[in-house]
Amino acid sequence: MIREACAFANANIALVKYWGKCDDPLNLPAAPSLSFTLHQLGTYTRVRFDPAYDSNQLWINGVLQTGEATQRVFAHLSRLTERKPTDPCVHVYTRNALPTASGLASSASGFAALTLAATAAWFGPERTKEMPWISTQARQGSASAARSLLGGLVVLSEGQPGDNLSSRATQILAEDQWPDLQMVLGVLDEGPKPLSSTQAMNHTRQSSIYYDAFLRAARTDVAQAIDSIHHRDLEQLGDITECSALRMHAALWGAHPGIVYFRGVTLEALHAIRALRTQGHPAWFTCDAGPHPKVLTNRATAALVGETLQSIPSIRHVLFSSLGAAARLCTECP
Ligand code: 2P0
Repeated sequence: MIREACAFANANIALVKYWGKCDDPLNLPAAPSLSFTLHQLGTYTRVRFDPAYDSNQLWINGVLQTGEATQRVFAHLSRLTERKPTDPCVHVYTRNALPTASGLASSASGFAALTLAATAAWFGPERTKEMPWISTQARQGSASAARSLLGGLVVLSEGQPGDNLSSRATQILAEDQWPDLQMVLGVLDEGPKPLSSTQAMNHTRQSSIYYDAFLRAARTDVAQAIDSIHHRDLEQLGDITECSALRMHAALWGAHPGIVYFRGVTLEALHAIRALRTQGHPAWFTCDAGPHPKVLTNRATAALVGETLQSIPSIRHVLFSSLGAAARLCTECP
């Protein structure tokens, strides 16, 4: 029997960053995180189990993949479906609905769409509504993927070693509840990162003199960020966002050898955003495991932030996003 389904998931940007695991086999985060689900910037994935296939295949943006990415995807599918060796092979077709080389093709939207599509194909669409099962499955693929299953502002709680259900993704605010909130993304011309997030996290945990301080701060930051969200307090949320990003990067710099994702242009963007703030414009910098600057702001300021980022040489283009919706099944993938 052929089993097939398609899904779309938006990418997300952490306002309070996740960095580090407390249980590697279960992929449990060592600290809580809080994210902004992007709007119509994400990944489409089609999964097809077919008795006619004689091998598993992964296609990303029309290119057949080999190597580590492929193994990670098929390991995820084997865990999720608990397939037997006699079960049919699978083909996965994934397409990023993001500008090429945007630095946003993160594993979050990829593993969220993959989890949703594979679950619907293998077990039927009803199973995709089963929380916390599906959230736990996505999180085991990639922790940030559990956040991308949900829309709006989302918290992923800290895990407890050995307890697979301990880390839960929860929506703090639906996407239509804060329409003024905006994210502006500066996109650099930059190839794939040399070190995966997982490798960099483990290296930070093992060798950074600032890692424990980062974890402690994340717990307080998430609690305060939730409070800011409930009060629609952009100033406080922005302040926590910028601090959390710099603390994460400080923990990375404090590893041995230090990991530096920033480029000169990343720092230029940080200073340009701070200069906007001194002029009274509400805008706060954040940055993930790459050099691309991202800015939390409001609707009235987003165009100015975009012009500011665009005026920095090496920023190739700028994307704008309000809060986006939860991952969903699709009738077909474009
Ligand atoms: C985050 N990042 O909270 C942080 C900030 C990147 C920088 O989550 O090992 O791909 O697959 O669980 O989720 C990227 O790490 O890592 C990430 P795994 P993931 O968004």
